[in-house]
Amino acid sequence: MEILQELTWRGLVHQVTDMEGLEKQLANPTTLYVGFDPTADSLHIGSLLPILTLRRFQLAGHHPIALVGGATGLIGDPSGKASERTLNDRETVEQWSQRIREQLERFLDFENVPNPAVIVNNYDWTHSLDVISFLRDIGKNFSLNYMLAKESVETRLERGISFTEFSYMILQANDFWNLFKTRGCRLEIGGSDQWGNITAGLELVRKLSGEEVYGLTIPLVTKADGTKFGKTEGGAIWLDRNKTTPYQFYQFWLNVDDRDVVQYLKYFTFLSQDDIADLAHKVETNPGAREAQRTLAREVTTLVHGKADTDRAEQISKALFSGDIRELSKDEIAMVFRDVPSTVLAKSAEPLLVDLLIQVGACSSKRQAREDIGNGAVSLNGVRCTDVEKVVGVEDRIEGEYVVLRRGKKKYFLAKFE
Ligand code: 485
Repeated sequence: MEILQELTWRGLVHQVTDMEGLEKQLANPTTLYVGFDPTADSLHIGSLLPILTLRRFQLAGHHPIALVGGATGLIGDPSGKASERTLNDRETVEQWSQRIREQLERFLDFENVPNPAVIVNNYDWTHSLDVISFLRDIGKNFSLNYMLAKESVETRLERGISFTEFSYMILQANDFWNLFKTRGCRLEIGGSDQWGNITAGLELVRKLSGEEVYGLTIPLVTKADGTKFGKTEGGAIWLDRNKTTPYQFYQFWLNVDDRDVVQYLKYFTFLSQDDIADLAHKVETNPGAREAQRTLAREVTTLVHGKADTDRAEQISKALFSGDIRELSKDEIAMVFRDVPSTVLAKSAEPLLVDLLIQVGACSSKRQAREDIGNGAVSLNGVRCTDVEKVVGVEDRIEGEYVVLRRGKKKYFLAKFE
């Protein structure tokens, strides 16, 4: 399938500057780029869609460039931001740039393909740009009227915008110009919030070279329940395993709503049209089995964390679901219950279950604890316990250290004996 057809089928095309022109351009191998600013020490799943789209272009034979915004990250993109950003110091931005470069490397092919990917950092050509050249050679091509009319600026006029952030679009435009000159880049892609910056670049290239280049934006990922995609109670879902464990990452996708799962399979996996149609049918006929969600979780976690971690995340999920908590290792318990309230007790403690439930904060009184146990609402290491006299002894600890308590269907508590 042609790349634009495929992207359209997947719902990945939001806006294109010149559809007919781009179709002709993409009939031949084309160099394209997408930029990421180092505004944190890791990318999050909001960036996943543009990265995977870049990969789709590479698989279709085009030449991908991933740009790390080592310079623009020092300035701050006003696009989609209601207020001025605080500046991060240079050393921090440099460290973050390195991390982000490493993450981007996982998604593209650099060897053994006719169209290897390239990763660039705009710091390399921006830090040496002197202010006189910047204003004369680049700035002269932008009218104030044009810049003020950009949505990113226009929406900020009332609240205020610094000259720094106001100038951001010129730096991004200069990147496109630079990549056009040095690498023959003819297409910039990005999220829908990047439309203004992308079109600024395209116009700069047109003015300075007289040649046509293109822009394409990807839609914002939405959720059927109207809440923001990629955010959970625990915060953002990161690509860095130390910030979001592979298990948490897997769980995020496993919990996707039936109304969203088919679209996300199109967005975030490389499964074929037939495979996705098959899964869509299963959502209709047997939603309880959640096969679409399990496939989505497996595919995306494998892309980001690899097969071994995905297998592990799957096993842990199964163990928790079926109550086989004792099968988990100490490290897995610590990882799975990372966000669960945990209480440290003395190694020698052998409390009554009734008292332990109060200590970990599961119950507010002995009376309530007894009631809950009696009602069968309490489980110890995944197994229901209805004995109100139960003593939680050494033999109840997993690897001598942990006891996992659950009250009701989903409320977990961890007791750690050390
Ligand atoms: O030449 C460029 C320099 C910087 C950028 C792009 C081209 C980064 C861009 N201004 C930006 O801020 N992007 C966001 C980021 O880095 O977090 C997000 C966008 C999102 C999508 C994603 O980057 O908000 O829509 O484009 C890749």
